[in-house]
Amino acid sequence: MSLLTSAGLIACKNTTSSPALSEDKKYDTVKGKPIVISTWDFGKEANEAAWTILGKGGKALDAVETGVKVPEADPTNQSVGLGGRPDRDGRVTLDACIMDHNYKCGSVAGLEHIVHAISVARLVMEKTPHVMIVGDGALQLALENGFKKENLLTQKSEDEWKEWLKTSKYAPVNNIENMLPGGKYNHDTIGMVAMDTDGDMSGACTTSGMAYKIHGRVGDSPIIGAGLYVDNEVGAATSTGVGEEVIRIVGSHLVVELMRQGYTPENACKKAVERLYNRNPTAAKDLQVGFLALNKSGECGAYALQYGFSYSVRSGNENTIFKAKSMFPEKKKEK
Ligand code: SD4
Repeated sequence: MSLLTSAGLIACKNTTSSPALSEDKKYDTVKGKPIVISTWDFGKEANEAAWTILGKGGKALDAVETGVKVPEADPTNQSVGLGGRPDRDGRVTLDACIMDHNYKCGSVAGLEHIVHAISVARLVMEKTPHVMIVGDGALQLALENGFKKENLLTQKSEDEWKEWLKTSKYAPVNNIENMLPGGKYNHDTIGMVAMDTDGDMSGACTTSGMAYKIHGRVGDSPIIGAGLYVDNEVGAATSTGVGEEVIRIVGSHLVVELMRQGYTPENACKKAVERLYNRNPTAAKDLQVGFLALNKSGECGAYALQYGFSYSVRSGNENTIFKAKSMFPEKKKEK
């Protein structure tokens, strides 16, 4: 297959209909392969790194690992890898998972001292008979396999944590982790999915999780089916936001199954958000959860509970940030 031909596909309108949803609108924006999409604006830089592999006809699995390593290594990104915000005890603990086109997957949770949690997840997938390894066991496995032990707590994250300690009740109040001091939303996991020139899909998801979480808390990001799911026949999805909510509905798997039923990526994400909202509409008003999906035709889409979720798409010659549609409009800033 000619790489140039396939890489040249860009900005096609979604032409497939969505039989399961009559009011379906054709808003999916980009179509083609290879393609890589990732959560939030910082996904743009991660997409570029992934593209160094995808653009040369490389494998989606290598691309997603390479891509998410960018924010993992960035000390200024306080929600992923090095420089991630710590738990309430001041410990930076990372959650990550990776999945390929063949249902192979690997995951780590509560991993400390290793910058590239995603590569340890890949190690679990490729070098062990297991899917998920947590805490000290994950660290031990990493060290045995040549990963370097590092201090992940940057001065900035430490200072902010100490500030948080002054005001926090130091008790697990439901969703208190959702908002950081100063009213900033605490949401920035990177989830990335890609399809290579062979049409194979893979995904990766990595985060330091909710800031100031209880030590040992695990979110959706390392849980296959919740934070990430890839089905090479149908598509792939990933999530960001309050992990507990995503786990309850096994969100990414749900999005993929909705795409299997014929929903476009955006409407599959929307349906999953509605499922979550319907469970507890009152709580959902103050939560953020966003889903991002790519189908086998190279169409992508996203949807979030709250305004503000963005995602980055690299396909052809363009690397573009899109604003996801949301159930709730932008919140007015309180004075
Ligand atoms: C978690 N989903 O640990 C992650 C956090 C997150 O945007 O996405 N923040 O629940």
